[in-house]
Amino acid sequence: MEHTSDEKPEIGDEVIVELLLKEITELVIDQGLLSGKALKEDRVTNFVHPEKLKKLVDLSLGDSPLSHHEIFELCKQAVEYSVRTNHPKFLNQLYHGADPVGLAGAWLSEALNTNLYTYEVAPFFMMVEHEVLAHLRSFIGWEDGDGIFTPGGSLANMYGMVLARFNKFPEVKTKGMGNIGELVAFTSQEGHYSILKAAHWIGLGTDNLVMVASDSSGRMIPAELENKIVKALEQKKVPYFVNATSGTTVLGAFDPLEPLAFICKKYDLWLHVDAAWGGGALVSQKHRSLMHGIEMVDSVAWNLHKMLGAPLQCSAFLTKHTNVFHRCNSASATYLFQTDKYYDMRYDTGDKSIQCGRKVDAFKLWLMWKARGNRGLEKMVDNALECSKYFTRQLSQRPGFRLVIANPSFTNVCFWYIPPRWRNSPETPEWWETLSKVAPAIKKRMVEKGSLMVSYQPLVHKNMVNFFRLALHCQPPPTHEDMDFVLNEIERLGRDLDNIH
Ligand code: ABU
Repeated sequence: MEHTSDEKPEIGDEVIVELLLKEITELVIDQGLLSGKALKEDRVTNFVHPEKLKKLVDLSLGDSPLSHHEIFELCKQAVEYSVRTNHPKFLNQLYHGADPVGLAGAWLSEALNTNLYTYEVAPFFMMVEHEVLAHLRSFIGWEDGDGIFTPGGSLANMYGMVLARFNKFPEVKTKGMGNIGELVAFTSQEGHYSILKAAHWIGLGTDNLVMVASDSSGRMIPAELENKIVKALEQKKVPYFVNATSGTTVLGAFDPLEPLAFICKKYDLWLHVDAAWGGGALVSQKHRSLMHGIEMVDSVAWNLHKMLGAPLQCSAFLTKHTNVFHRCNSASATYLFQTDKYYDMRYDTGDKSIQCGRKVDAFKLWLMWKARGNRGLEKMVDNALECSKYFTRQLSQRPGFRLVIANPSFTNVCFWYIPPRWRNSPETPEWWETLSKVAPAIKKRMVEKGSLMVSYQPLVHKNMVNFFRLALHCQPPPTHEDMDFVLNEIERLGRDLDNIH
């Protein structure tokens, strides 16, 4: 795409840049990209295969600058070929549309291009981060503590594993792991894969992450955890860390925190909770009991970009310990964290982070929390939970739909769709093998039509073949009408799959 001389001035022109920014803002509004503003007739996705997309869009980068018009056309193409995550029928992942007030905050902090390492360069945002972390901790029940915003829940979980190790073996920071024995961490079979990756990254080795069995609803079984800890001790290994999950990725299960905390206390292990998904329950008086015992744990990962709908990414790592976090991670770079500064250096949060440069993620959350208040967010969480209960009830009454778990704890509703011919047949291994092909076939159809996106997966350790997982969120607020649509659409897309093999 070469520009022509009559299309000058170029994009470098200040006025043109301002125009482009205004046009992009209008594009976002006119195209219904704000959460709650998707048009009914909009497709969730306009899926094209990668090779075709390469032909439709000029992705190449070259010597010549493009004109303003050409740049804007590319922005329109970005919208055209992106998934409309703000669409009420995008129910595919644990994140969803971005809270529009949060989006405004994200835009502003992007424009300010602030790097969150010292108070000196980020005075306002440092104070905001400090306040937001304290507010999040108050929902856990901690009056005091520490924490940081991280680029995603995987990193927040890794912070937990590293802090736990430092707490028990501070000498690891300087001497390495050579003299402390073989460390072992524990998580449930349903735990997020980031714990496995972290076991590799922090030098435990993936064999030293022990998977603990879960019950039929996906909750870690405390007695199984204790058995595994005892076994590791018998093998002369060094148990040090347990990851519990509040809101498992697929089944939405909440591990029983109180009994797990007692076990961890007995064996002197750090209890971390991956509440990346389920943390949203904490803002609801009605549903926070799902995390009963949360105040007893050592650290928590909470992704505010999931249930609550803050723009991606917005993840917090929180701990009740006040004096280990900075000591654990600090490197005291003298060009940033001078010790003879002219202000209160406790706000130079950057040295607690594993990153150097760090985006401002707290501000967008702070702004939306200001705009909605605790009460507004609570209402949204309650609505998402209520809609998932409605969906579960409707599904249970429909022929051809079967729940994976009879009473889902959270907004994950997992289910199979069984095409008419297979409904009254004996459920032999072949029957299940056939059923495993139904969800992928329906998924392909829904994406090609662009009407709906719901994810599917098998759960191999539970011997379950491919099933759908619906996940509801705060943004945009789901409705009963949306829920009816999902069931009707899956039926429409799947009822002629009788002959699938
Ligand atoms: N971090 C888990 C995300 C998986 C999902 O969105 O389905």
